[in-house]
Amino acid sequence: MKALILNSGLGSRMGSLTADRPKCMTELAGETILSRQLRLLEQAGVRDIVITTGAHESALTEYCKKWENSLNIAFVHNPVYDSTNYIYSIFLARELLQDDIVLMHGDLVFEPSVLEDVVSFEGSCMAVSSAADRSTKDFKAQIRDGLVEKISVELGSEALPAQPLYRLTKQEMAGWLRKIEEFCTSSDLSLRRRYAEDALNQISAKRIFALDVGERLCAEVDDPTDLQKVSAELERISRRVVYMCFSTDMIHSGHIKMIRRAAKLGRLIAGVLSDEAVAGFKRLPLLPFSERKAMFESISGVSQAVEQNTLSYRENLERFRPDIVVHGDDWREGFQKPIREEVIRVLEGWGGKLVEFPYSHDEKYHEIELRSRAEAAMPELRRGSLKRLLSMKPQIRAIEAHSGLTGLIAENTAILQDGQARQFDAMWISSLCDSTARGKPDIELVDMTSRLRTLDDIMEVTTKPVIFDGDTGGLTEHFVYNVRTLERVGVSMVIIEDKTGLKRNSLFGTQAAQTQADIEDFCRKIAAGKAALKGRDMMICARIESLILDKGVEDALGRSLAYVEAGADAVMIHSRSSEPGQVLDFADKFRQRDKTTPIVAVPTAYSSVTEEELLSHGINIVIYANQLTRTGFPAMQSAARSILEHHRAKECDELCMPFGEIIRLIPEEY
Ligand code: SPV
Ligand code: MG
Repeated sequence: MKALILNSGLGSRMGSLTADRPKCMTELAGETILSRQLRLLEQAGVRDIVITTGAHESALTEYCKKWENSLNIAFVHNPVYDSTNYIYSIFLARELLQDDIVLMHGDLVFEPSVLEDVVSFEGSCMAVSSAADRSTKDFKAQIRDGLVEKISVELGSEALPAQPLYRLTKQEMAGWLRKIEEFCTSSDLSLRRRYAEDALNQISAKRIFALDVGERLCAEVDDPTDLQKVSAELERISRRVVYMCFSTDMIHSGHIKMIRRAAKLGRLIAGVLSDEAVAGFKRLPLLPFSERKAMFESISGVSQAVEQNTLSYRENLERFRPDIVVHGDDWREGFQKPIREEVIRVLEGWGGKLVEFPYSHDEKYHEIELRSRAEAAMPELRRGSLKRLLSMKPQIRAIEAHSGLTGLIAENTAILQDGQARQFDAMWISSLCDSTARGKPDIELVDMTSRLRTLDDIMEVTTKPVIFDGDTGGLTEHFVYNVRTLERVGVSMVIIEDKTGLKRNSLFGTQAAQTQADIEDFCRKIAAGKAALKGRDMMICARIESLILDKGVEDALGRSLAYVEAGADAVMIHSRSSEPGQVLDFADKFRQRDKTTPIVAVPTAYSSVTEEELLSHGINIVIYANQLTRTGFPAMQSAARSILEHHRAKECDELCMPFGEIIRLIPEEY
């Protein structure tokens, strides 16, 4: 691609400013118009330049020597510049224009993003502005179906103000040159004084798209008033702040392209989502915030990287008051739609604008995302992910899964609330739900091999950390083997309860005979389990059954401290009371003695307690232990009853998820 810059004009309206030099050498905002054009062309990758000259030819060619090493500049002199228009200069340069051409007048000033859009346009285009004053005496373009039909200074206000900035394909340029040649070789010499656009208008089969630059700067400098106006505009642009937010931990060429374009709009601030926000939004980031921030800081075009703590942009927008927020247009629908709407509303507060670049789905990037998901699911990464989450988030929310499909529901269910994405952070592989799904009682009857089968089904299709319900842990001699198996497959935490003998589900409480383990014995089991672990990532959590067995908070506290002493990485306090009082009391007392060991709670019986209340007492893992099972199976019972009652399935239909939706629950990975 070549650029053609038309500089043969007299520039007489500039007064003394053009007494000894062409207009393009006029300075504004610390740079001449020409040097600005050449700098931006070079940045846009255009290095072959054709400049037509007229008055002050030698001043101009001399001035251009400083680009000798960086650009390829060819000059074409129009000796009759004072009696012809630029149509004749183009005619004289025609041999050098057998290429894709970016054509501009020498007095045109535009901002970087405008040239970028013109240069990268696929096909031919002309810059127009839907935001500019339509009463202008300059060029206007008559547009139909996005194509420029006619360009003239005489069009009415239905036409859009247009600027002499074109990108023309080789074929389009050749067509225009043929017409220009007709005009300039005619015996009617007055045709050489016409606008080159008059020749262009005569081509009916042209395909030149109108490229709307909107409010961005793209203006000619005709006189000192223009000069003042455009200088002030450049000054304003140099102070313009652009904001973009990133959640990615892998930068690919798509991001770089977006950043380059955004940086052309002003000083770019890159918001980097905090680890907690990324984890709540998609998955645990592969790189921690500090590394992701450093990565963005080192990208050219990014002037500053800052933390964004929530999916909502509000806080950072109010802090930096950007003139422009840039985003791909993919967020107009779906999960992020309310975030986008909030951005527009907040920006309106100071007249800021949202600029959306077309989102291009690229198979390559999709693959990268799939690969990083797959990597996150590998045991080495997954095992430590609960510990990493605990270091990032004040509280972890886990939900029960007992099959591949319930695992996918736990993995993928997400809502947006108050500008925050809410998802489950982890999965609980419940002995109760695993047993129930198999039609068996929760008495350690489903053996470890079967439990591992369920675990594998879930882990195969998900990536989030897994907390495994280890029941009593069995015999210490068996526990040490099982712990290693769980560690090897990538489980993040196993919870064992301090019971012995035939275990019954805790929610039976004292209705069923249950024996709490001897403290020393249980401590030995914990210590043996810890010693059996190969690495430091998997956690062993001690579950205290004192409240279940009506032994009180003090008993629970004494046991929990002993278990931590024996090596437990976390403690779980269980209760079957419908009130959270005892659990909170335990947590308060435990936190007085131990500030850091995670406390797990399972608010099944005391379900009215909120996560916030639990957190305020230092409980940092909340497990919703059986809700998918307890909601799923009644629905199945109703469906079965309905079919029996009605002798057909129709009445059952409204209870059913449409088949299309059920398929959508299962992501296509390959
Ligand atoms: C489970 O989900 O299997 C549990 C929690 O152990 S509870 O059923 O409440 O005992
Ligand atoms: Mg259990």
